[in-house]
Amino acid sequence: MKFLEELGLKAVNPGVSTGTKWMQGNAGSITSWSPVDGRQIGQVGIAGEQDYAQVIEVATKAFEQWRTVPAPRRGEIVRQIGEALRARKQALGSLVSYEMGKSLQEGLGEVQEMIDICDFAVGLSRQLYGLSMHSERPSHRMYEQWHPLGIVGIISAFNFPVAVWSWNAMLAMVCGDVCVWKPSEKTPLSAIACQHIIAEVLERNNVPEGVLCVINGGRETGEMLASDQRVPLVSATGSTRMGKAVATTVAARLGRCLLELGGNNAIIISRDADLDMALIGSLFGAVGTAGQRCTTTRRLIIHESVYDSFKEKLTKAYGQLRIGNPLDETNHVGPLIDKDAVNAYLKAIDACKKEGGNFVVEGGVVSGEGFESGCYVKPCIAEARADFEIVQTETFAPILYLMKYNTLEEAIAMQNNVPQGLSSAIMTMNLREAELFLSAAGSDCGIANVNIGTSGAEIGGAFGGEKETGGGRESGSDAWKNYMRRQTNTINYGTQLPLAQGIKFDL
Ligand code: UN1
Repeated sequence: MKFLEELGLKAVNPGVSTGTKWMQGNAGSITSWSPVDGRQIGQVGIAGEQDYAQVIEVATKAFEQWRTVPAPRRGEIVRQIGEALRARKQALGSLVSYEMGKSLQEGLGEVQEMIDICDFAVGLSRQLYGLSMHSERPSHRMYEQWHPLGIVGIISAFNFPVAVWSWNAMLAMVCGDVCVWKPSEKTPLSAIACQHIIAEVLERNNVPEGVLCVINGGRETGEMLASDQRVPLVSATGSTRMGKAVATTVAARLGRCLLELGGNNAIIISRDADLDMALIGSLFGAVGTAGQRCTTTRRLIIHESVYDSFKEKLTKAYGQLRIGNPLDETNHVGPLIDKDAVNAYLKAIDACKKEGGNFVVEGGVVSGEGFESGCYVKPCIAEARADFEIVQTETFAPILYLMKYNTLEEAIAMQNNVPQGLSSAIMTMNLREAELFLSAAGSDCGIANVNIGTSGAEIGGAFGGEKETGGGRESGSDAWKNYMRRQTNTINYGTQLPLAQGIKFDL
């Protein structure tokens, strides 16, 4: 495969890097299998304790230098990273698609998100604004500034193997931080490929070794970051179970966490919806990335008056979906990431049936020629009830639950009544409904959309959600503040030292 070579990947790859320098990793290796065809793509070394110690040492030194580089100069490096990604978009997008299993369009779209966040971060590098306040004392000035934090640990998930890293790393970089990235053990090669791409830029610009590091490995590697006092911020994307473990460890040392965990996203389809639009939004949201986005549409809450007609439209559309090799652009649905994910999908279908779910589009594993990896499954639809345990659970697979509602208040309560709080949407042409959904009495999610599905957020907004989604906000808006420490400064330029609150302290 041409793109592997173009991205500098070999059969056996070092798994640890401090920027331009590589170490093999002395704790064994990970084998990356493609869910597309079940073939081994390559191996990546795992960082051991010694490797980790060395990376942190180099990163600590790099921070001392990097934090003093003017932010717009740091932005210039990020600009060049964006350019390098543009040049490699096709190759990196193809690798993401092959290693993770998402469609080529989505693989390319993921690289586009990286390019977009680079552009955003470049602009931001001149806009790390603090406020200035009026002091209550004469001849005093008061303001705040934002300083770099230090080492940012980034733990990323397999479903967006490169974009979510870039949301964190590109912002952290303009903020003056240095990053240590622990990619998903299911997609290590995508991370290595990224590191190769950025290494050229780092080298050309003499960026200190240690500004952008990568350490491959499994849970233990993530734990090293979470428990390390020298890592002031750990940004973690993945399951709620993983997030709770990371958050507990980081909290025990009073470090900071930025969590982006599970979603259980619903679209409310009103009787006043444009049903054609609702169909596209629901379809892409439910089966895009084979249901493996944290923003995937998992529930449709449909008004009873349009329930039957919408169900019919949807089942018809599901009948036209083409499942197959995601690198073939004519296919809509690629494989799940691995056999464990297939088992979780099958278990969820069983659980739904046991609770009384009625499958209007049946699921199942696809077999035969072209499906040898055993990871291809049929997107399916079940009529379910909001209180089913399985409906309360995020299953990372293309299973869509349909529910009926009568009043909008009831629909909003159903949409909110799950442990997760990432993304939500309403399809309606009715202004009153839309505004109620967006109001304080509406959706409780971090993302709430009108006449757009739940997935496919732009990088310019803050991305993340409430409750078991973890509360973090990444990417756009003022998410950069996560990566900096705020300092309040008061300066007395007068000849007296008046005390605040009018206190007198005369001798
Ligand atoms: C994720 O699934 O972790 O909004 C990120 C979306 C994408 C990002 C998803 N822009 O669906």
